[in-house]
Amino acid sequence: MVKGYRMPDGFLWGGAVAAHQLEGAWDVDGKGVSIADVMLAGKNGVPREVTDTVLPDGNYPNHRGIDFYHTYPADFKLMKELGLKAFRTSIAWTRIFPNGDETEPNEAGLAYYDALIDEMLANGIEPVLTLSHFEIPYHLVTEYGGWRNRQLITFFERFARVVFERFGDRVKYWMTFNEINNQTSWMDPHPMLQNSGLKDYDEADAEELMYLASHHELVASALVTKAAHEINPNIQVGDMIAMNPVYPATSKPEDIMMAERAMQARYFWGDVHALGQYPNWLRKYWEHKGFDIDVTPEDEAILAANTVDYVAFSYYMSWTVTDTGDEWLAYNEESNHGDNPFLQKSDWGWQIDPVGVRWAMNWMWDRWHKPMFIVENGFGAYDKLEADGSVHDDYRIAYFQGHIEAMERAVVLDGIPLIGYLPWSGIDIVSASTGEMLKRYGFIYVDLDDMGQGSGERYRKDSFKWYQQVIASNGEDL
Ligand code: P53
Repeated sequence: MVKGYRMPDGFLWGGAVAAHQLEGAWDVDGKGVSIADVMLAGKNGVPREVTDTVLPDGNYPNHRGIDFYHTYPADFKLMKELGLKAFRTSIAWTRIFPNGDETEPNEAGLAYYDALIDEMLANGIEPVLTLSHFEIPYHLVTEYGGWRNRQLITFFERFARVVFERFGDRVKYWMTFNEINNQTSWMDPHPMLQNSGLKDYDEADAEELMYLASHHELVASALVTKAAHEINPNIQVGDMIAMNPVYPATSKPEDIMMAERAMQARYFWGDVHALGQYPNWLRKYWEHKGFDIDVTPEDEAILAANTVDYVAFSYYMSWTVTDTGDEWLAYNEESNHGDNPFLQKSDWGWQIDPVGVRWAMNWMWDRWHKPMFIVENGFGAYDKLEADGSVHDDYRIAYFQGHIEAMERAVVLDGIPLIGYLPWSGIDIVSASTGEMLKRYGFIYVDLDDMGQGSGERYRKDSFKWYQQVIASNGEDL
């Protein structure tokens, strides 16, 4: 056991998931088709294929999830036993507005989340909700072109107002767009669809489209923040950033300059959310590229007036970059990265870097001056269920020990305000990037494989007991 630091009273130890990765019941109670419902299963290193419609024989893992739609009462009992004080999930937009462009919500969807929230509260677990977590109604992609279309701002605001009005009395912490900055990898079609509903575009337009869609999302995020505060001043709205620190590969000044730009490029969404304006370098870069991003003076006023209450972020890994010699420092997330000789990788090639948590928290605090909330951190691994129902995931415990210790140093030694820590994913669920069940993150093992075969039974992994004691000691016993 490692000796950690005690967190402040009221610190929210929890877990985090997203609706489409565990609920299943993809066509139940009036739910519409989301982008996750047209993604076939991929594999480690094999991207997920997207189909134009739902094919009758396709292997769509999100259609099944872990059947949480029906099993949540028993699952929350287990989470209560684990000691969770908070639990993050998302509201599937397609349960509330099946196509996204309706004017009236689907009451069955609202009733489902009413019951889910009440069940959490009954177990002493505080709900934390994401509005848009890779679940855009597919209709908005096929009929409107996704977030490249300004009309989505209206649809999203309508959805947000409905759920704030319905659940705002019981849910304090909300987030707008999950990992909005994943689309820095605009050269990869997966985040383009996942984040922004961008599909069927000319590759040459990808980067500009990404900035255009992001701008519409940023305006939507600001309008929704405003709406939340009007509806219930108790609501706190955060942005949600995928924090992967980008380090220089060497101490060569050109590499350091490149790493600085990589950080600016990955986190300008955070600048707009927290500071209310676009950075100068980006305006210059758009001009240089001839990008027409349609930032109106009205948009600028909305962004400036409605900054976020806190910064939520996920943390899994760090990267390194090398200078390319480009005077504009154009950052290409696919080709500019190298290996870090000081770090090891997971089986999916994710570099394990606990120190990066503390580094990143300091970087964000110095830049944005907002309270933070770690809403994802975890280790995707192959687990083995033993004949006696145990799972010996010491590698996961080791990952968490290092990362929690770094987080605690950032709070206790560096004085950074942190609302809570919600590891991904509490219970095993479908992986977002690969669609696998076998890339497991939970403290609770779910007996299902990539084809949906298995008993669906839940088992406590060794990490379950370990995390239980972390929470019980408020972070002291790691
Ligand atoms: P999976 C890419 C890189 C880092 C985190 O990821 C990412 C992604 C997008 O897939 O996503 C977040 O399941 C995301 C979750 C996701 C989790 O990290 O691909 O917010 O939905 O499940 C872990 O291994």
